[in-house]
Amino acid sequence: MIYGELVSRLREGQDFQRTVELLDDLGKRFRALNFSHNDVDGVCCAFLIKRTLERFFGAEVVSVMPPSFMLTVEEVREIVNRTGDFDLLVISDKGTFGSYDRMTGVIKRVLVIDHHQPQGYPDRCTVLNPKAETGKFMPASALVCHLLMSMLGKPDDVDDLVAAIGCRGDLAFDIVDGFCDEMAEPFMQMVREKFPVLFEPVEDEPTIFDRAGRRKTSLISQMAEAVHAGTLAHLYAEEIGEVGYGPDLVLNLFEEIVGGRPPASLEEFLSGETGRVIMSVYKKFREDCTRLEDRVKDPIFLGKIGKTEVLLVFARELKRAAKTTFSAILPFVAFSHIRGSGRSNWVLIVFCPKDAGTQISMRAEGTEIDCASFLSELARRLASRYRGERIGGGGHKEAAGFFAPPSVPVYAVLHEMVFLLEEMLTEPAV
Ligand SMILES: [Mn+2]
Repeated sequence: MIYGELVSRLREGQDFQRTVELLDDLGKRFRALNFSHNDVDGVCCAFLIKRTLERFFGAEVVSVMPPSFMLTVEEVREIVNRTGDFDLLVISDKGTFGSYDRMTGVIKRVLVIDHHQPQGYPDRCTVLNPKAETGKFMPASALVCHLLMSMLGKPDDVDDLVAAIGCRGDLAFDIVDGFCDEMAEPFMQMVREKFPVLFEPVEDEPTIFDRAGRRKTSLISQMAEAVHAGTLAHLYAEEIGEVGYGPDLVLNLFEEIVGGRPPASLEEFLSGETGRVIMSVYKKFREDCTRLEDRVKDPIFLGKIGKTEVLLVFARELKRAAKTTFSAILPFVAFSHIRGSGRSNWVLIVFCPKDAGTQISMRAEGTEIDCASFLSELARRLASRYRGERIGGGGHKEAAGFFAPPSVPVYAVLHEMVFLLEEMLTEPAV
C-alpha cells in the first residue's frame, strides 16, 4: 500500500474524523498548549504538532516536555497561570489515561495523541490513539502526528525526516535486520525513496537502537541516537556548560533545519548552532554508553515462562542520570547488549535504584509476555500499599517502564516484582 492510500483509509476512521473536526471548529489563530513526552518520539511529536497548528491554522503553540510521563492537572494549571488561557490542550505520546478528563476543567478542549496501551479512557477528551485491524496500536506517536498532518495539508521534507526519527526512536523499524512494523511500512517506503542514504546499512559502531555485536548501523539510527542524547543535554552541563533543557534544545535543532536541504550526514544534521551543541553532548553520551557496558553484560537468569528466558539487570545509572525519573542511559545500553547476545525468546527487566526513586525498564522479544501489563500490575499492587504516592507503570507490549518515588522503598518494589514474577514462572531458576 502506498502512504497516500493509508492516509485516505484512516481518514474515514472516527478517531481521525473527530480530531479533524475539533481542529476545524477552533477556526484560525487559536492558542494551543502542547504537553509532549520527553523522549525521541515525544520531541518529534512536539515539532510536528507545532508545525501543523502553526502552518495550517496560524495558531500560537507553546510546547512543554516535562520529565514525568503522566500529565497532571497541576502541571497544566501552572503553565496557564504563567502564560494565560489556551483554546486547546494537546497531550502527545504521554499515555492515554482516564484522569486526562480532569484537564478539561482547565482548558476546555483536550486532544490526546498517543500509541500506548490505554489505562482508562478519557470521555471528555478527543482521543487519537488508532488501532490497526490487527488490534495493534501504532508503533510511534510521531507516525500518528504525521498521518494527521497529511490529512490537513502537505508535510514537507523536514516533517518527513522528523517523523522518521520519531519512528526509529520507538523501534518502529530497523535498518540492519530489515524489520518494519506493518503500520509503518507505507510511510517508510515513502521516506526511503525520498532520502535513500538515511536508510542504508553502513559499517559503523551500532547505536543504542541497533543490535550490538555487529559493526552495522544506519544514518537514521545515528540521527535518532543524537536526538536521544540531545534530550539529555541538561545532564551534561558540568562538561559542556549550561545549554538549557534537552528536549527544548532538540526542538530548536529541528527548527534550525527547516528550509534547508535534508541532511545527508550526521555532521550536516548537526551543523547549525544548536546542532553543534548537541554534537558535543552526543560524543559524551557515546563515552557513557561504553562505560556502562560492564554493568549490563551479565544479566541474572530468573527462570523461564514457557520458552521465554526471564533476565534481570540490577544496576545503577551513571551519576549524571541518577536524578531522572525515566529511562535515560543504562537501560538502553542493557537492551542493545541483550539484542546482540543471540538469544531469541527473552524478557529483560532493568531494575535501576536511583536518587530520584526506583525506575524499571522492561523489554521483550520473541515472546507473548506483555511488558505493559506486567509493569502496570506491579504499579497497581504497590499503589494499593503506598497510597497517595505517584507510582506509575505501563507502555507497550514489547517495551514498558515503571517508576516509584523514594518514599516507596527499593526493597518493596523488588519484593513485589519478584512475587509477581513467581506467579508467572513455569520453570524457576534454582
Ligand atoms: Mn512513543
